[in-house]
Amino acid sequence: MRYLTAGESHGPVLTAIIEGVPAGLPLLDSDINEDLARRQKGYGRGRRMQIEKDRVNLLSGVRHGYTLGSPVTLSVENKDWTHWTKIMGAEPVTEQEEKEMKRQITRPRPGHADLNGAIKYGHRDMRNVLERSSARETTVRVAVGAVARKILAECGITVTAHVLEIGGVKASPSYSSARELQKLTEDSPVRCADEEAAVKMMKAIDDAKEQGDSIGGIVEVIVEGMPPGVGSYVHYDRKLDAKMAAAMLSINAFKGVEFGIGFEAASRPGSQVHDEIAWDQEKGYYRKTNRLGGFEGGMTTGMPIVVRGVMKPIPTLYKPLMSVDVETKEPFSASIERSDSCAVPAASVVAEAVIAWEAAKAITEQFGADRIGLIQENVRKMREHAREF
Ligand code: EPS
Repeated sequence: MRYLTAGESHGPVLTAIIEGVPAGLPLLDSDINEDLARRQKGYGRGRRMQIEKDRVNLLSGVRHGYTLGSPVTLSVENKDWTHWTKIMGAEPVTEQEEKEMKRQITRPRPGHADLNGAIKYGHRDMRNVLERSSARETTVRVAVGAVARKILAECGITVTAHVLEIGGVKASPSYSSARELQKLTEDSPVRCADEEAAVKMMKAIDDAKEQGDSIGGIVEVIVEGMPPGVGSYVHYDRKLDAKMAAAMLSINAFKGVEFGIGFEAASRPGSQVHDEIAWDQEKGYYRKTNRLGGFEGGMTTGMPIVVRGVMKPIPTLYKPLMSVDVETKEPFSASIERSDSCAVPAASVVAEAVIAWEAAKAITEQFGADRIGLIQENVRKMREHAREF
């Protein structure tokens, strides 16, 4: 499977085309809309989220509730577009009109794609950069992730994301199953399963907002039910953990990734890093601990995949940092655009989507890609083989 996305933040639509979705997968727009709505919630979002009510249009590849095996086109309208038709329209405008619109950006925001993107593509108006580099694009990646989750669900694999840290407030959630974690997360305005920490996180978001500042955090994604041996050690570009790490870093503002105990491994002896192997009749092979987060040798171990990503604070600040105006070369405060003071809760839903995509892609590559029934059967056989091995 592969996909492309297109669309600007204030353009008419966001679109994705997914090629290689197996045939026979039950798929309704409501499956996707649910995830789109989850991404839009979250304490700390700005005014844009009151304008947008993201809903998907399934434009191809699905008939009577099932995928056909042909490319699946997903499209989400930007409601805000009605306010931007002239500024973002495809038709040419006169110089006078351009001046009157006054949405030209010549003061790059530190930490954004603005300046590098403008130099790279030769844009004097940095709106041409920020419209596409905006995290608005993650809307349609969540829609793609919802399709991936359907494939995984058919194979008994679940993906759950939650927030572990915001603005230095750390959570210590306790839960006994992925289902319970899901429930606690859905009930939390910051998608954090530790209620006490969630209250402190909201306070941190309020404080940041009041100070015209922004805060980041850490999200964790857990994939349960992957059979062992997905991915491969035989070649660098077949290692599934590497693909998941890249997917995590592809989310806007994400700066680091770790699996299991992650960076903590640097300070522990090997005996407290690696997971002992055991076997019993019911489970087959398993690890007594899961410090490596579900991966050995670029392949799944059959234990839950545990991957975390760190999101930096959003760089659009109401209390802007110093920058340089590219027209005058004079020092100036960076442009102020409407923004969110914290998007970590929303980013956790995006993280869930991109990790689900990598998991589903690996499953379809390894277990036969044309029909969902065939994939299910092959995954079941792999689990059996692993248990009896
Ligand atoms: C974003 C800026 C804000 C966010 C946006 C990402 O949008 P606007 O400039 O229209 O106020 O709300 O996020 C979304 C629109 C979204 O759907 O998540 C940015 O500059 O990245």
